Amino acid sequence: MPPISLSLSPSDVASVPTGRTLMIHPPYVHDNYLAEGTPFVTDRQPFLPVAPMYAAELLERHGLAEPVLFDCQLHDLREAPGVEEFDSYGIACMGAQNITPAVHVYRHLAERVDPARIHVGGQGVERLSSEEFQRIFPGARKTDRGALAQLPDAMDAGLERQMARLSDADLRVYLANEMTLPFSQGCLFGCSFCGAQTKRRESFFDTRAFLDLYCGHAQRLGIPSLYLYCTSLDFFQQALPGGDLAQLTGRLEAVLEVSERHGVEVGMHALTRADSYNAAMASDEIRDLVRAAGFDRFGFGADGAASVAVLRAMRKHADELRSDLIHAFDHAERNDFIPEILYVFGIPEDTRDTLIETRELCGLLLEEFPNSEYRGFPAKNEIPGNSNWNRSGWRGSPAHTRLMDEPDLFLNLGFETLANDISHDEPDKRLMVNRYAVDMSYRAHELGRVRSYLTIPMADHGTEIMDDETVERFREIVANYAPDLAPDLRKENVTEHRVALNSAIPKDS
Ligand code: B12
Ligand code: SF4
Repeated sequence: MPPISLSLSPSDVASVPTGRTLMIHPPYVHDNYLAEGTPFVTDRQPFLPVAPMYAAELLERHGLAEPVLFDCQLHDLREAPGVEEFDSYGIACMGAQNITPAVHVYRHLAERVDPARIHVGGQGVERLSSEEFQRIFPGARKTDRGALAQLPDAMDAGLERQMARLSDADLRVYLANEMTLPFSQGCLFGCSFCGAQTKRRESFFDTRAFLDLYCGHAQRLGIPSLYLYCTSLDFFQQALPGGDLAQLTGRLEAVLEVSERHGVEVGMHALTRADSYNAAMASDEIRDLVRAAGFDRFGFGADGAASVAVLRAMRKHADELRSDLIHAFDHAERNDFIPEILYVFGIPEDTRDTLIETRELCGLLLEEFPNSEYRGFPAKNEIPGNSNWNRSGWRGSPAHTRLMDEPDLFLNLGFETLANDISHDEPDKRLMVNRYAVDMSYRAHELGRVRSYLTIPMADHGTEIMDDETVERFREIVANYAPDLAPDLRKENVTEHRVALNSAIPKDS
């Protein structure tokens, strides 16, 4: 190992896994074999766990850890030999819903080793308070992003060494599925529901090196094409006033050069705000470069676009969003990019009227733009990492207390999960949000243009999440992917079918 890093303080070193480290990527929340005690089956859409591998590489470079990856998507943790023999354990947790399977991995380990050797990291847990973290993962340690982010090469690490340790069998699976392309991190804006790295300037990864690595492995294994998801939160943010577009164009040129050199066909997609997309696409050269680099779709944040009051409550800083969106969708359609409608709805400020307006706007976008696809998310107002999580009155509220006491309920905070008693404690509001969620989804299903499927939350017996009319529509949606289950669904039993229904849909991505 290289000499121990001098870049971290002793307390930062204590917060990261050190020595021989097993870095574990937990199972998908809706195929959680550790919770269900079910036989292991390979995940339906496994992805290369870039975040824990990147953290592992930073730790290894600085002489802190000798990491070994264990991916529960492809292997059964219960059968892993010698698990007790590591010095420390890292558990990766991408978002709020991933806390649930992370807790099951933690419990599996804590029965075998001292919990003080277990570290949990990732965006899903980073901003939990120490007290919250200890209630969820007693005795374990939280890896703060700050500890890794302050390393001098925090944005310059690569994955050569970590990927070289994967078996070709596993690599083939990852390369055949969608891969994450580290492109950039950070967004200037600070929408209240967003749990990403907000209110900071965009910083960039060495994208050329990542793509070179992926293409090199693909070429070696005879895989002709790759499909990549860029990590950027707002892909065209550099096109906004004060930005440096060369940062973006330089990377796009690199993508083009690397894919051509390896003879690997590259397809890509990314998220963007409508205003920055429009600013960038004002240049036909940028459009051509984007297309040549392999882009075929963009996800547009449409949240709140139907109502300026809701937009302001979300702190989106985009009063013109509705017209910006229509302009962007029009451009995307004309240029053969698929525009995705990403819509978070059902925040406390939403009313029946704003939900009706939301349904109308989503319907209009779907009808006017026949390429467009729908991804609607019933709002989760408080998630660890967003600004609402710190609002006064949330900590100690009944929903927060339940999450701390029963961390399995973090499953209810998934983006695509139907409104539930954790996210919406008021029953009428919960039923209303789900009525519109199912209705919009139904419409998109009819058109064959759904990109994210609604999932079923956990609920106590007797807690309803849908009314009769909604469940009837929902049954018709379910008939598309679980025809055997659909006929029996009633408002009284829909949550009892949670596990089977959730594992029948395409995984959220
Ligand atoms: C790529 C991505 C995905 C891909 C993941 C594919 C992959 N190969 O990893 C897909 C599409 C599958 C995905 C899904 C989801 N995602 Co996602 N995703 C991202 C995205 C765009 C990039 C993540 C990334 O790899 N970044 C690069 C790595 C290097 O950085 P990092 O994650 O910040 O990791 C650093 C630290 O956190 C730390 N670290 C991370 N993991 C670990 C683990 C250990 C042990 C340690 C010690 C340290 C550590 O080290 C890293 C280096 O400093 C981010 C947005 C963003 N730009 O960050 C959202 C993001 C992380 N996703 C998010 C969410 C919520 C999800 C979902 C849970 C959505 C849902 N359904 O609810 C799902 C989970 C589905 C699942 N299957 O489990 C949220 C998390 C917000 C929150 N606070 O909860 C984000 C921030 C998006 C957002 N705008 O809200 N996602
Ligand atoms: S929702 Fe999008 S624009 Fe808003 S803070 Fe998050 S990444 Fe930035």
